[in-house]
Amino acid sequence: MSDKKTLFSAVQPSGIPTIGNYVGAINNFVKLQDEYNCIYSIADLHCLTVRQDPASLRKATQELLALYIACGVDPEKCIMFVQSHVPQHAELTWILNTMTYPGELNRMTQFKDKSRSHADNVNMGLMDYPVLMASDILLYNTAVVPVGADQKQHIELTRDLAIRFNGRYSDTFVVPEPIFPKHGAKIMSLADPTKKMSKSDENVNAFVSMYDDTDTVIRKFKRAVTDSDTKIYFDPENKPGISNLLTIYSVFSGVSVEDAVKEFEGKGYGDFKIKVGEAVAEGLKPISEKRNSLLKDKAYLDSIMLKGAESAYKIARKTLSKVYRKVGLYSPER
Ligand code: AQP
Repeated sequence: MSDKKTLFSAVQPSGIPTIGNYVGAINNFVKLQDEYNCIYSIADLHCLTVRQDPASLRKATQELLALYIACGVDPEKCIMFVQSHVPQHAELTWILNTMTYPGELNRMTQFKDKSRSHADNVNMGLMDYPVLMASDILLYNTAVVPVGADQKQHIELTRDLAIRFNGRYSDTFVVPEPIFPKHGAKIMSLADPTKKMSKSDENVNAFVSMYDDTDTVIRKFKRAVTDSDTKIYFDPENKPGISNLLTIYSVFSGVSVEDAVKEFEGKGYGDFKIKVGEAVAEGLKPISEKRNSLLKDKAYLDSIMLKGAESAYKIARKTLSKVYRKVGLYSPER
């Protein structure tokens, strides 16, 4: 690894990623890969905090790796690995659990939201999700973490835990900073623009998945909930639906939100929604084609995963040994 700072981020293979995951995270993974030593994980252990179909989880794990590469993450420049392939993530979680207080976890917005949407399965893992995430980040001496705005609270806890550990046992962890995308840090649901777009939303019209075909994408945008006004301008508070569509259009077409507002001045909502759908469909098409071709070469994907796990393991093992030594766990001489 070079002298560049380390960047770490992850996405859960908890379903088909949405354009929210793309705009909030994966698109930034690609943009930042030359500036940092990048480590991108597929957070399969995190997925288990809600019930998963085992076969679908295995499939989604492979597909997510193919998607990272199809979006432009370069396996020659970045480490890409599956979280469960590096045991130190779970091990560091245990240590950090012993210095995390229940009050810090049960006030987390994501825990409260997911406890409501998965009321029949509010398990310890769901509550402990942020500590596993802190371990993911802290194992790699991570300086920066590109994430969507929904992860802000979790990064704050990560920083608190790093500072707490360093204070108690001397400097060990780098205290990481989040990086949020300039636009689209929180892409909203197409069915309810006051809610975050999520891949596990029960309403399939609420999200656009990265694998949706052109017709589906355009149909979903045509149905997007907006407001009863007729003017197109950016005002997330009073016009969340239209502002969300402007943000999405800006990211996929490459024009600024201001220019997009000018472009659609005097146009009706109907035309605008179709144009947004077309821009997104056009952006997704080459990604889909690349992903489909990568998925035909399982041996190649497995080789990237194995190589990534080996590289990640080397760094994680070093950090964990340091942590074990600092907290007083005895290690016999060989
Ligand atoms: N709507 C969004 N807008 C911007 N960024 C988003 N992210 C997620 N949704 C949006 C960012 O994507 C990264 C990976 O997220 P994740 O899959 O690890 O978990 P999540 O945040 O819980 O995403 P979902 O889609 O809502 O998944 P489910 O439905 O499984 O819980 C993160 O950086 C996140 O900020």
